Amino acid sequence: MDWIVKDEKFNKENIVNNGNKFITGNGYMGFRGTLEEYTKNELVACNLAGLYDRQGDKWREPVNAPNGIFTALTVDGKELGVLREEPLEHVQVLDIMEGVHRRNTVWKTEKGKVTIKSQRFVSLSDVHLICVKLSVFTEQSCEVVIKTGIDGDVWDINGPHLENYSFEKGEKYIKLAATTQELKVTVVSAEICKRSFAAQETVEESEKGIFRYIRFYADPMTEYTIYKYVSVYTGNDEACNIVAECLRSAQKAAEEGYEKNYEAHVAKWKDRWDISDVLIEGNDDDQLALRYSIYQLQIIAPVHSDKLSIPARGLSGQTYKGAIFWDTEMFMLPFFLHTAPEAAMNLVNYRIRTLHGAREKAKYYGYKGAFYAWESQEDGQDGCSDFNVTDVFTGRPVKTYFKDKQVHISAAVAYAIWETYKFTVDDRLLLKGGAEVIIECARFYYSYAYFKEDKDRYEILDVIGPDEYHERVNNNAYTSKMVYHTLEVALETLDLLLKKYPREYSQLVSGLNLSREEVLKLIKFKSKLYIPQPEEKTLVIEQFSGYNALEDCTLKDVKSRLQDPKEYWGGGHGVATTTKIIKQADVVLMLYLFRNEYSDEVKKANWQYYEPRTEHGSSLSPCIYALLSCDIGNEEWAYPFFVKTANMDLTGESKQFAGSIYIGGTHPAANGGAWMSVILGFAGLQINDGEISIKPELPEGWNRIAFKVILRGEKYFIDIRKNSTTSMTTGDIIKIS
Ligand code: IFM
Repeated sequence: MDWIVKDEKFNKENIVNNGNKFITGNGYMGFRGTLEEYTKNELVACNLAGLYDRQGDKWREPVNAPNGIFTALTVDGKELGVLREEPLEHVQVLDIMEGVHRRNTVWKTEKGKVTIKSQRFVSLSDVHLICVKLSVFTEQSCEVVIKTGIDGDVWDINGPHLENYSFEKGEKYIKLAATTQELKVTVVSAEICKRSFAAQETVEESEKGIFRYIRFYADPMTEYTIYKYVSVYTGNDEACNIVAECLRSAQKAAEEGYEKNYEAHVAKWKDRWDISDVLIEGNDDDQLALRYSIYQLQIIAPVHSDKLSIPARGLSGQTYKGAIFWDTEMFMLPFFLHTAPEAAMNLVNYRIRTLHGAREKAKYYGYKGAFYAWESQEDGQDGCSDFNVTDVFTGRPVKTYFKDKQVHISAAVAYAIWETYKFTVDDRLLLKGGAEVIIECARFYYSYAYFKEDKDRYEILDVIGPDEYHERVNNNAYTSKMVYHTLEVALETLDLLLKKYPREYSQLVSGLNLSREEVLKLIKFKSKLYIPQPEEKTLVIEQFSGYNALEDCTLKDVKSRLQDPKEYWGGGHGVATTTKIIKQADVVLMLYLFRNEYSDEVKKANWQYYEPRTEHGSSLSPCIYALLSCDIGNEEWAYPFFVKTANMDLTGESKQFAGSIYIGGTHPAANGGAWMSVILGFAGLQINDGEISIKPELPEGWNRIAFKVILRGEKYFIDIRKNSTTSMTTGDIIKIS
């Protein structure tokens, strides 16, 4: 049962959340956990990675492919679907070990029970492929019509994105092609449907869909099964003839049959789990929640492409514009670095590839270097709108400064490249663009900073830190510290290249027009950069200049001031803006990232000060509180935050609205945070200069954690056990290849 997510009753209220919870995917596409008879009204989406479209002046968002698994059932002239007819029994299952979605629904009709049973998977062995096996079973003989095909009338938030629909009916296949509005990219889906029973079949087109009608008389107590092989390609794919490739993929799958495709898919999952599974003994709920978090990361990993990264809502839909945030670098990358280094490289390569967009953004604002997009889309352009929130009272867009002032994004990119470099010691990363990105980020900060003559120091002013409720603040400790780190690694990178690769060093500095004077300026900037320090008596670090003067009320007070549950808490008029209540880990995140530079007393004082003042309104927050607690040896504090982060997509307990804008979906940063909480937190895994060490402290009730990591081409098995009589925790690190 530790691999099964199950819902045993149909509840209309859960349709949207189940779409997230039961999602399947393979990094190329994510298919929401919706039922076969659902349409765009139930938020069906086959969300495509890296294909974006803009409709009019609305914001750009990713494109959802036509729904090739659509299937609706009519029995004796009556349409049976969970939305039409309350089912007698209904089970929806996600098997996370095999990446398979299943459903079993029974209706009671005048003639007895009718059952529909299906299973589907988004293939890991052919990323363009979705396979469906669907059976109908009736107690009495009935007239059955299965309508199945490709529904191109897809769910969009700011669409429609597809136009110029065209259809084709081949001897065996049906095909739908359309183009995106903005960039005229073709999206094509082909479907082949196989069955082994006699039926009359016709194909009909609608305005945006092409469907088969399979009509037959069902004998009682007999199972009638169809197999669907659906392939999706887009003009973004490297294939020279995407239509031909799309048909080929569906045809090949159909020829091989469902079972063979299933086996190939499961074999790939087995490989993925072999390296990424984490065994927790002693608490089955925690075991499932952690595995589920890992599953979520696996289904969005861009293993097949070095052009993609991971959006903040994974591939669960169009929320947050399908954009890549700092979530990837700071919250997801560690999982991939430790378990799938190639995928980690793809993630950082995305930032290297999109340097141009970051340079353009810096230029636009009058700065130098690279100012990465807050919400980065395919070429690094910023998808973030000026008005990211809608006021719930007036319906008016609210100006937010996320894209203009969350400058910490560039530091996150530099941090990620440096972490990846330290982890892999692969010089090619620096030589093939990584060094350039880091230096351009440092340059950006130099041009952004202010030199305060009276204080003889540089300050980073007018920013938004991780806590987005307080906009345009000065000296945000997290941001300033991250800027400092960027400068440190930029200077270290230059040093390293100069010593090891003098020719490449010369090419780089001349290509960047980086003079000795400019380097000296960076050195001075670093030595005179102001970073808020712990207050002498309390040891608390002020989150930003002026934070201490804000109203010190409780979270409960702030909540009680809300006039509408969907109200946005930050910005100009938010209930949190004038108070010390913060959205998410900010100073605490800084202390965790730079944990070797601060004493346990400082960490503890800040944890205790900021936690009661943190709403955890962002899915990025709880895991950081868990990690810092583990770092100071307090796994008791950490545990509830682990539970919160690991269960976020299972319970659906997260913010669904920012003002009246829907922000639901899956939460890969929390999924990555769950993994970090266990591996870097409870197990205390550390890798320093290629040396692995652990400092384990297991939560109450856990007897064992066992997992593998890959480090510089070698695999290690780490086995940590708590002795139930002595309560002593010990661990082994075993090199296995
Ligand atoms: O990146 C986060 C941000 O820190 C808080 N709001 C949501 C974003 C996407 O997850």
